[in-house]
Amino acid sequence: MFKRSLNPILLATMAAGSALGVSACIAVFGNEIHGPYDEDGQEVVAEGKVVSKSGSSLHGWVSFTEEPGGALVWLEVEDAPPGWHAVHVHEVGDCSSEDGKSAGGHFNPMGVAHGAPHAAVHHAGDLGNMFVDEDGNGLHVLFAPGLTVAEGDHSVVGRAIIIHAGADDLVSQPTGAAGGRIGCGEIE
Ligand SMILES: [Cu+2]
Ligand SMILES: [Zn+2]
Repeated sequence: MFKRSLNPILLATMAAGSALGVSACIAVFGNEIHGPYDEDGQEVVAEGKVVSKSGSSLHGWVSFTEEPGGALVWLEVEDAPPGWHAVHVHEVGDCSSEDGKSAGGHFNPMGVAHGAPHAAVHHAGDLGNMFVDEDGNGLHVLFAPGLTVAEGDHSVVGRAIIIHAGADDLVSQPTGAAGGRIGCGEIE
């Protein structure tokens, strides 16, 4: 976890927003999304480098940005098998094993059932499915209401992002029947 400083243009934009009584400012510049900021004009972010597992060639990068009531997830991968792939936050920030199983099970601080990321009941780490195009590129961006970057029971820091060989059916217990683990990233 770290705090990312903003550039002067963003700070000026935020100052204008404050003058108008806007407490939070969300702006998109290139592929960076900036969420709410603390009083020093900094945002709270966790990141992880995604590495290949189980013989895949997938690699990528993930970030989690603290937002009111959850975290914004931004995951990008390259050289991945085309199609749909389950994405979860797993409990242990350890990608050392070749099959990715060192990352443990789904991150589930509430002790509830597996499900779709916006279903009434789901693991905090359930992030649904990412689509990878014919060139092997995938982009998965969503708001995860059960996750935080800030310290606490729901924090992603010290956990792992896992990309699976298959799609999450969003129903099967306890993992969504998504097959092996082809990518893993330790979240810091
Ligand atoms: Cu998983
Ligand atoms: Zn799950």
